[in-house]
Amino acid sequence: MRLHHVAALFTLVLLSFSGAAADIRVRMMTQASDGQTLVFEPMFIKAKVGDTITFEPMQKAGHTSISVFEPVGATPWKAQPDSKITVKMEKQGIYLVECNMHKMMGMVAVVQVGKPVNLEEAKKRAEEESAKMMTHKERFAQLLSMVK
Ligand SMILES: [Cu+2]
Repeated sequence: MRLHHVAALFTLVLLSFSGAAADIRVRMMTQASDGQTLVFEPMFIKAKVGDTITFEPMQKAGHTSISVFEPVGATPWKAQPDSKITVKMEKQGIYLVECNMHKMMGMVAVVQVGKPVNLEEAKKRAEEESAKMMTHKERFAQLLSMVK
């Protein structure tokens, strides 16, 4: 093996360590510690390609994590009610997440994976979803304003 091959291998090993995939935990709360009701904690999630996100209902209230918008080529998900789900983030971009049971009350979250390559489409979809909500209609827009 030539020296530059060894160097390339060494670089690959370093990269794989520094980029180790994380599992990000998102709790689905009927009542949060700060007094808010029906929320994801956190509501804005930043992840890398290859990370997993685990959505975990903390109280039984029918909480159901679903994706309603994903980057092109990403697989949508739908959890069973009151059940934990772990999702692998395979594509970069913006994902819009709702609790299927409480979306009318604005129980939503935004996931940013890598660069926000589909931000404009995400904003359009978020507006359509927000129009159906009864409370917290502004939440998706607030969360999308955190994307950078
Ligand atoms: Cu819910």
